[in-house]
Formats: sequence, structure tokens, C-alpha cells
Amino acid sequence: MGGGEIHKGSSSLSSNESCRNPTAYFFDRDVETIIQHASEEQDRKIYLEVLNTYKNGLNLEKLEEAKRKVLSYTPGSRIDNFDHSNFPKTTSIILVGPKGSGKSSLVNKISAALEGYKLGLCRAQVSYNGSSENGTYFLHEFMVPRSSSSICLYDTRSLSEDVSENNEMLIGWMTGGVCHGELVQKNSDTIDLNNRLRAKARHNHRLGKPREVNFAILVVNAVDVLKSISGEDESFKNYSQLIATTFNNPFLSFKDDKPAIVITHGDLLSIEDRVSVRLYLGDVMQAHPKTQIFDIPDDEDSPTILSVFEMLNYCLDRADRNLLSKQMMIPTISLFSSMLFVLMLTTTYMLK
Ligand SMILES: Nc1nc2c(ncn2[C@@H]2O[C@H](COP(=O)(O)OP(=O)(O)OP(=O)(O)O)[C@@H](O)[C@H]2O)c(=O)[nH]1
Ligand SMILES: [Mg+2]
Repeated sequence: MGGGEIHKGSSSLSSNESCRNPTAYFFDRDVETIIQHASEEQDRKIYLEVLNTYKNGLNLEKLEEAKRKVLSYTPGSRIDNFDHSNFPKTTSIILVGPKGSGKSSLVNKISAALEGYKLGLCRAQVSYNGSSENGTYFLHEFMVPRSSSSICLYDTRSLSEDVSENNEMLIGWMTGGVCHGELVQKNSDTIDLNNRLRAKARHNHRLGKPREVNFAILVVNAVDVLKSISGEDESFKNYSQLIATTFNNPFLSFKDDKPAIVITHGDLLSIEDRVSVRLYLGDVMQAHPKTQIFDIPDDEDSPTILSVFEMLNYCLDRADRNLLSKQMMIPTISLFSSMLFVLMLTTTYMLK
């Protein structure tokens, strides 16, 4: 039964009756059933909306517009009628996610979408076959496109299964900023791994100034989410829990704005499975499966490129909004410090 039948049912009451006593209409009916139907109808609507993002033909104008918006971006440019001269030169977006979720690959996919798919264009080191020793251990910044200084992506070390260890790592990045080339070590690292990492870091003499993070992307492997839902593989049972906890980590939020979610590895799944993963994540994380969860598989087709641009525009809009509230704080802080200064001078003078 669809939502339409809720209205059909009202014919059992004459319009005069229902006008006289509107609550009688609801008490006559099973409210629980009405709510359940409304919720099923809502689920069906969202399912179709997400499915249509794969099935509807690509609107090339939309693609061009989304790309133009990203390429013309400078920090603050998404805010109308505001002096952008005090904004920082670069907006930094951090990529976080479990091991092997595809963070470094996403850097390459975004670079390629912005610069064109050239043979051998692989800026970030991608790990192969999920070997535990491979992977990203040093923070690495990438300007995208590389000729610009407006957007900077930060590739990071993977999350671990230990929530408190992740918390420590995220608090460090989100409050102290991120430093290109910084080695990220964890308490759970073995002595052997620590020694190997220090050997790899031997040329890191001096790190640059930390960059403030302006927005975050949570990168998730869609195949691992499916394994976690099916619950067959013990080692993946906690995967959904880990990403939900990370998504809700207050240090990854900017006021009410939580991270954008990117699902990877969709090229290994059917469209129906990809839709299910997005709906499932939307449900678990309370994020909109169409507007906040972006499917960016290992493909070079136009829908994937559109998804890259839409995801970047989502992040840049929110980063600017957040930068704006900081800019608006500055005059207030300066006014407050000036008043404090005058008060101190007056007190000193009076005490003399
Ligand atoms: N088929 C497929 N493979 C992918 C996709 N994204 C990443 N991979 C593969 O997944 C593996 C891990 O990818 P990375 O980009 O290194 O993952 P990561 O999150 O940076 O990994 P760590 O740095 O170890 O945390 C590599 O073998 C990639 O080629 C995708 O969308 N589809
Ligand atoms: Mg990596």
C-alpha cells in the first residue's frame, strides 16, 4: 500500500465530519500502520532516487557546470557579498578511512578527473593487495589540480580498530593541523614497524607549517561494508561500527556539518548492491544516501567523474561556510581585545 491510500481512506468520513473533528480520522485508523506506510514510502522514494543516479542518462551540461564550479573555486568564493581578501589561500580537505579503503586511490581519481586521464598519472602511492606493511604512513598533501593552490587534499594513515587510538589521531589533525611529510605512528605499532618507519622518515629534517583542516571525507570500501552487513566474515563484523563511530567523531564535524562519505570498489559490485550499500550507510550514519554519500569506483566514465565533482562541490561549499563563520569571529575578537586593552590602560592610569 502506498501513501496515496492514506488519503483514499479518508473517504470513509464525510468531509464535513473530518473538518469538524480532524483527530477522529486518525483515531479511527491504525496510526502505527499509517506511520509504517509513510516510512516505507519514504524509503522507496530514496531507493529510486539513488537508483536513478545510475540509470538516468548523463546530463553533460550538469557535468560541465560541476567541473567549472570546482575549477573556478578559490577559498571563500562560494560566499556572496563578502570580502574574501582575508580568507586563506588554500582550502584543505582531509581523507580518512580504514586500511585499504581507497584514500590514496581517491587522490589519484580526483587528480585525474581535474587534469584529464593521462597515462601514468598516479600521484599518490596506492597499496597493492592490502599487504599490512604497504600503505600510507606519512601525511601527504596534494594540490588539485596541481597547478592551483586553492584546493589541497590530505592523504592520511588508515584508521585502526581501536577507537581511542583513532580519536587521538583525529584530535591531533583536527585541532593542531596537518603537516606534509609527518610520520603518523600509533601506540599499537610493533617495535619492528616503528623502526622501519623511522628508517623511512630519515630525510624528514624539517616539516612545514601545519595546515588547518577545513573539511573531511570519510572513505569506505563498499565491498567491506557488504561483508560487514552479511556478517559471514568475522574480521569484517566491526567495519560498519568503525566507520559509523568515525563519521560521528565530533572532531571531524564542522559545527553541524559531518564529513562527506565516499564509497569505493563499486566497480566490483552490481548497481543494486551499490544502492544498498549507500542506503545502509545512510541509515546507519543518518546521512543522505544521494546528497552526502558519493560512489566513486575505479572507473573513468562520465558518471564517476560527475560524482567526483559533486563530492568536491559538497565539501567546498561546507568548507567556505565554515571559513565564513571564522572570518566573522575575527572582528568580534579584535573588538573584545581592544576593549580589554583600553580597560587595562584606564585601570593602570587610575591606580597611579
Ligand atoms: N576495484 C577497485 N579497487 C580499488 C578502488 N579503490 C582502491 N582500490 C584498490 O584498493 C587497494 C587499496 O587502495 P589504496 O588507495 O592504497 O587504499 P588506502 O586507503 O590508501 O590504503 P592505506 O593507505 O593502506 O590505508 C589498492 O589495490 C587499490 O588499487 C576501487 O574503487 N575499485
Ligand atoms: Mg593510502
